[in-house]
Amino acid sequence: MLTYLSEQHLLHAPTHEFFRGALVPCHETPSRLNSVQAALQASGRHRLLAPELDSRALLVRVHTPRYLHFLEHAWDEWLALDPANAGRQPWPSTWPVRSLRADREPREFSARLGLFSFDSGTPLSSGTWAAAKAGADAAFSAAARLLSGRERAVFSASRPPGHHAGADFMGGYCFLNNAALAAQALLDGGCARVALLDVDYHHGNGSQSLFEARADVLYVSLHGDPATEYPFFLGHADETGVGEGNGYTLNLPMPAGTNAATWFAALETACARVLEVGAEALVVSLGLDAYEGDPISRFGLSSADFARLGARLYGLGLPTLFVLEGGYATAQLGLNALAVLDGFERT
Ligand code: OKP
Ligand code: ZN
Repeated sequence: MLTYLSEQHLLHAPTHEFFRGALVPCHETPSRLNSVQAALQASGRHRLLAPELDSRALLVRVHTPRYLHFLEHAWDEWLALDPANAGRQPWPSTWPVRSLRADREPREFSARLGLFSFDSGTPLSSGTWAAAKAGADAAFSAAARLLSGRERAVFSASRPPGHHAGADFMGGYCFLNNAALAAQALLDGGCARVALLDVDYHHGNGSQSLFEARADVLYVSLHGDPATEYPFFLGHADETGVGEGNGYTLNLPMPAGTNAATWFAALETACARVLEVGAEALVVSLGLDAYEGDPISRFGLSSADFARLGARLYGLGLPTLFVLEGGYATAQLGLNALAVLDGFERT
């Protein structure tokens, strides 16, 4: 499968995240995508290309100008506060939750980082913007390839992931919503309706928030029940869309510990809805953290199950754009991604 992968992802390399009050090594690391790159290359079955398109004009179709401006200049502002910050990670100081105003942008840096974040678990590093932008370029390039009509499927192998990022917020290791950007590019390129199927273990709250009031994108997600799983504050079954988008959000939360049989039954529900709404293209938020060996997730899919997932998605008969999201069992991540692509291509 034609795969877009930018080496620029290496530039996003924060070292620590918070876990139960302590700093622990980041789960979302450059070695994740190195694992994917190595597996695809070793297979000899997939062609890796650097992104050839600039997503700049697409970014403002999904994200707000003030958020993009902040993200692009955040590291420079952090350094301007103190040159010693080069060796430190910034953290949000204050969040504009209920009763506080999000319409006014404070001048203070850490407060602005709070304005544009919904959690304390999304560390920035010097190359975060460059890496995230290159990931968006990969998603945009993949969408353009799919629109050319010569490929049945394309893979955007990008990191950092994107599905928790909304119009003007980062969170859950995500900065730019690559899958949403791809879906928007497919719409802009002539598709009347796109289905965005999110199989990451975590609910894609950013993607849902971007599309819940629209009928041109069906958002359907299989994920850990937000009652116990991140991101906790969205992803319940009773969220079915808003206004014109009523009926175009479908959440299929499942309890931690869910096995493959139950998961694939939910996938059937998701697939039926994708066909029912007449989607002309499929974007897959391909998180691989439903894997049984994932260190921060609790579903029971095996590597063979990922091949089955690929084969089932092939059966939908739609032009398909895979976008990498999570998956933290780094040593197996590449083989699990390969299993999905090979399952899809039946090789
Ligand atoms: C991003 B994606 C574990 C903390 C988990 C957030 C998880 C973000 C997942 N110590 N914090 O959906 O894979
Ligand atoms: Zn995830």
